[in-house]
Amino acid sequence: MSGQRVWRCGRYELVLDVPLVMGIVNVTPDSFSDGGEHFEPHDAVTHALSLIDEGASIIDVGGESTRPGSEEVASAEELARVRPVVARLAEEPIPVSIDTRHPDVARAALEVGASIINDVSGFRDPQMVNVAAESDAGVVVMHMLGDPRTMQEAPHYRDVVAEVAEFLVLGATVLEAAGVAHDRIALDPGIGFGKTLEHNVTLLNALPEFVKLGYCVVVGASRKRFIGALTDAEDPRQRRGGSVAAAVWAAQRGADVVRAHDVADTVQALQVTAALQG
Ligand code: PMM
Repeated sequence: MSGQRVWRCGRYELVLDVPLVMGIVNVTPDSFSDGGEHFEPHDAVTHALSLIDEGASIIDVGGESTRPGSEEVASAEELARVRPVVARLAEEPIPVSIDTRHPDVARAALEVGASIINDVSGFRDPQMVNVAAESDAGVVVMHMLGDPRTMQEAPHYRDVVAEVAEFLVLGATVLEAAGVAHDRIALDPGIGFGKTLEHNVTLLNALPEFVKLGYCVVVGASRKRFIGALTDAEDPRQRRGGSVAAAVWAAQRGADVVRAHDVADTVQALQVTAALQG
């Protein structure tokens, strides 16, 4: 059909006419939201398969915690965590995304079947741009201020929406200049990555500004600290209601893909919202 918006990710063409849910599988001992729950490859795969059953359209596999204050993990360790999981999930009929800042990890994940590179450092590393350009994978360019070790130390912006948008457009421009087609690129404002509560709220309100940039838009608010700050839910696992609300809010303001831990609840909430809109 002509005129349909799509996000091209390797052998997949995701049609963006309804919001899609990207299910999160962190193969880490220490992610802030679900650390250690799925650290063994077998457990991670079992969890991912249940997220697919619940209606996830994409599975995002990460092997390095990027929670505030975390140290970088060596690529070899990260790869050992994610490779078996990506390889197994690539047999399923939905795209697998590799959540990494490391070009060698991204390359190896693509080799075993990943279809999307989700780079929380926003393709600042030219080697990461090369990996994307040499593949046909989809890419997520996410905004982060600095790096996870220091990003929450008094983040400051003159105009958070303008600066985040400028960073994302620059990243997309560099990728396109290297040969990555426009419809392979998704942009993500990076909720919680070097942002105060006010910054996060401002960005979630300004999503239509990001939609106007003309790329697929991804939003990850699930279980994040700002939800705890708004609700006093200290334990990330207690932030389901807030996470679903944020996902619906984001989708209502034009997000094409929402990244979520609680996939069944998120899919159901989006279905009902869509039905009510007619
Ligand atoms: N958040 C986290 C990790 N990866 N990727 C994208 N594209 N967007 C996000 O908001 C994002 C991400 C951190 O959250 P987690 O520890 O729950 O995975």
